[in-house]
Amino acid sequence: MTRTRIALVAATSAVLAMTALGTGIALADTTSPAAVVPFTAKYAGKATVKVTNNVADISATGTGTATIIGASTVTGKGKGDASRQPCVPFTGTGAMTASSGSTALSFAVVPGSTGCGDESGNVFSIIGRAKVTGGTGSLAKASGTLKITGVYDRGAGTFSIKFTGNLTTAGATPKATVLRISGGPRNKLAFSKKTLSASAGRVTIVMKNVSASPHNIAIRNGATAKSKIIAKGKVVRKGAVSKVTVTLKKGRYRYVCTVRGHEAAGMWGILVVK
Ligand SMILES: [Cu+2]
Repeated sequence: MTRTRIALVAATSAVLAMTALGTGIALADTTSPAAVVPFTAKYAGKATVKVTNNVADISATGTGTATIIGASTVTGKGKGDASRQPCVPFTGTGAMTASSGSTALSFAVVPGSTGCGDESGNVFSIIGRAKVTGGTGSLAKASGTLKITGVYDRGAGTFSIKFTGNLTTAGATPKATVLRISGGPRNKLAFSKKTLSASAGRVTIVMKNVSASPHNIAIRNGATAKSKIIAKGKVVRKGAVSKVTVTLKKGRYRYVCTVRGHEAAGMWGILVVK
């Protein structure tokens, strides 16, 4: 009976560990360039542990919140060795998934993780580590190992778990939308397109000068000629390219040539960011 209880605890721990890992991934998601971010995730839910021949099959599902991931669900499955007491070693895999579904983090419980029962074998303290094994969304390239701490109450069938540590978020940067236009077609003071559209985020406008006059590409922080210039490419001669990259929210932005008099003469357009 004691062994069974231990196995159950182990299973719960594994689930908890999985949850923690998921949280870590979420953190990575938020950050664009590779960065080390402190991560914390807390979940509580239901766990079941079935022991057969000293092998504890653990299954757990909980809800909570995690850094970067936000409101999320943790799920985990694992196995524990119920023959070991009072601390049952367990392993398993799990995932933290944002309620929105946009971000998920998967993890594997690192060997050495255990669930230790109290004297009555009803309440188990979970201590272990969870290694991040993958993710989606902004956490697609998250990595790291998180500390797992938690409690599994066998009688109630409930658990609470916490994942803490640092996650390395690597290159989950969304690609910039690249928009290509030409400047000065037929030697007019205009761009080849009067309007452009892009999704919110990083946007690059590449402008090839096809006229005899020098031109560049720049973006104003708004749709009017009075809006402030927020990015400006170099002024180039015929055949060369001028470009700007900016991160934009939804809205309307005016792209212009900043060579004196060109915008006023018609060398501008509107970039609609949705
Ligand atoms: Cu110009």
